Amino acid sequence: MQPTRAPLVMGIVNVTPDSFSDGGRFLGREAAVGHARRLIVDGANILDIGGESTRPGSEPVGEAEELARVVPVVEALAADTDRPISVDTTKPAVARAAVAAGARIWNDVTALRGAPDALEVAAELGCEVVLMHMQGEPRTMQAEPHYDDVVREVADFLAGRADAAMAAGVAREKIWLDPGVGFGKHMIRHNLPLMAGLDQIVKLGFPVLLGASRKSFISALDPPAKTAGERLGGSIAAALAGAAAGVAAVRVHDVRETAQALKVWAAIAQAGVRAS
Ligand code: 8Y4
Repeated sequence: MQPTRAPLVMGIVNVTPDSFSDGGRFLGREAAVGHARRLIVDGANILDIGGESTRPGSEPVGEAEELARVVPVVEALAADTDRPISVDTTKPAVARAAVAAGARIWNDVTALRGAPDALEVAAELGCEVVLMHMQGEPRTMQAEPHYDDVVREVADFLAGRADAAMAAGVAREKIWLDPGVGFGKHMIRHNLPLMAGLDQIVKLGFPVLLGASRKSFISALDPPAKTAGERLGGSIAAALAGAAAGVAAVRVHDVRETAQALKVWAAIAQAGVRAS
């Protein structure tokens, strides 16, 4: 049977030092907390807090700086919401501090390959973990991505990382998988077949998270949409394709609009079941 339940909506919260007048990082922190509160009102079921940019070509952020950005935001949000908080980090020390501050999910774009002790720390923390596929590393991953069969290779990689996590002591029930749209994938040749084959990843038996929001493959299909802010329609289309494939959650910037689209999609899907 086709899926009829709407995926959960994970709202993206970036904590960046976007102000030069706040030597103590106060403004970047307050902006992130304010944005997260807005996303809760807009219907986010999960908040994903990140202090390191993982965009193609971006430079890494030091551990002390990332801790200083992320932990106070997790702390402030944990005090005013019961919605699960996820921390987007590749560093075990940041995941550890965020979990201590109230985060329940470690969203790791390296699938726990970013540090030698990542698997061990994930098991010790006992939090949920998102294992995402990436070919290469953020700085260079878009240079020359190659696959013979992108869906097969991503599914095999994710199954292997889930096995590695379970062997290290992470409970099966804590594991999420994510195909990593845009991470070492050709805009069209890889991202589109991967989204078309999402059901193959859902079939592995773990909840799947899909992150396609505002990503640049949308501009490849609609060249006038040059900036990230012009990609709402494409982002919603990808979220609905994910819903139809049975993903458990979508990671998005535009929470209000996505939640509305998913509600309408689920109501239609449900009506189809009753009618048949
Ligand atoms: C405009 C806005 C253009 C954002 C590109 C982007 C994923 C993720 C990212 C994902 C999981 C991003 C941290 C990239 N993407 N985590 N993180 N899955 N689990 N780029 O797809 O949003 S950051």
